[in-house]
Amino acid sequence: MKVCKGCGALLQTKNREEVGYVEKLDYDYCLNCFNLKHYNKPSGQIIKTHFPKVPEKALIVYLVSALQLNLLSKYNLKRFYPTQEFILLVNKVDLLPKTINFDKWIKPLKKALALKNKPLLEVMPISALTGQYLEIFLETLDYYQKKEIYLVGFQNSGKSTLLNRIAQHLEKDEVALASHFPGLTKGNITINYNDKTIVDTPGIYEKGFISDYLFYEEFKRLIPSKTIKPKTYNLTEQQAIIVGGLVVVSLIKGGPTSFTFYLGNIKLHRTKYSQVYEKFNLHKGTLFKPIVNHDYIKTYFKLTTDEKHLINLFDLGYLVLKGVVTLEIYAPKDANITITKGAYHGL
Ligand SMILES: Nc1nc2c(ncn2[C@@H]2O[C@H](COP(=O)(O)OP(=O)(O)OP(=O)(O)O)[C@@H](O)[C@H]2O)c(=O)[nH]1
Ligand SMILES: [Mg+2]
Repeated sequence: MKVCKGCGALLQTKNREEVGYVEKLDYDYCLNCFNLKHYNKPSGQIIKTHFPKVPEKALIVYLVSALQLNLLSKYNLKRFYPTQEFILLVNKVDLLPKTINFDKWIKPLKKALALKNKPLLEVMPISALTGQYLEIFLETLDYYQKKEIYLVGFQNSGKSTLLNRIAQHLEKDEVALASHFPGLTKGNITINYNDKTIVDTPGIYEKGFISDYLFYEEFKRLIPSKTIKPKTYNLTEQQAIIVGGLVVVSLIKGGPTSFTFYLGNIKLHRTKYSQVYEKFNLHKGTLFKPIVNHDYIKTYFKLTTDEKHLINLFDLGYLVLKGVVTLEIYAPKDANITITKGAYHGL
């Protein structure tokens, strides 16, 4: 039995369409990983995986991307792992503005989660990509003295990148492939660290991310690749912002207020609400892109307190605003667009 060096899938020579396919069993990488590694062309369907099985004695390190934090309130980890202790790692913090004070940001998060998930040991920021806060994370693992550590989290949360980063810290070669293509890891990938084993697992599928609506070539360009530079618009009642060819956010009542977008490479366009849909439909695909070929729906959010609110836009970033306002959001059906009261300190 041999597994792929990129995704951990069991290698097989029988079915080209199934995971782990190789022409010959002496190859190290399955066909999908080979194409990704050499041509940056991931292939195959996005696999709809669920929470992976973890041995009872193991410590769970639950990774959540800083751009997908709304998932924390959606899933109670205790439901899936009733007896398990875990550490929450908020990954990709290199993308967040430097104005964020992690102490102030993490404390309320820990408090809120501790109520729901009893054996929550720590909440820690990390950047698996740059290695920021890696050492303190590894010291924390040593402190808890667990022999088995499982990296668990949603697809694209950065588990394989973290495993590679730990391997690099130990002066070992890369152990897994990582990519914006969700669901890349197909089987467990294990490394030894001091007297422990650290296991990377296949990511959990969550609907409504941008990869459900666009092809890889299109959505990979939208994902922020460096620290996000916020863009602020002061809007008055009956004004709207068109976000790429993806979403329209309109301030239909209340204001004036400021909309601050934390997004990567996506063009924003301000216009009057009275003409926004005419404009959007006329120019989508040219001025406004990329576009999504999917049913769209309008959702209304009535904010009744003058507090900061944060709106997740797929897994691409955030819109932060404040004020007693009514918003209309025009977006693809089932998109991961949620609103949360309060914003991370510094946003
Ligand atoms: N900016 C930034 N990008 C990151 C970080 N960690 C991971 N990424 C990127 O996020 C994408 C997904 O990373 P992976 O490590 O493949 O994620 P995963 O959790 O293993 O994904 P699955 O195997 O699909 O479950 C890759 O393009 C990584 O380069 C980080 O700390 N900062
Ligand atoms: Mg992975």
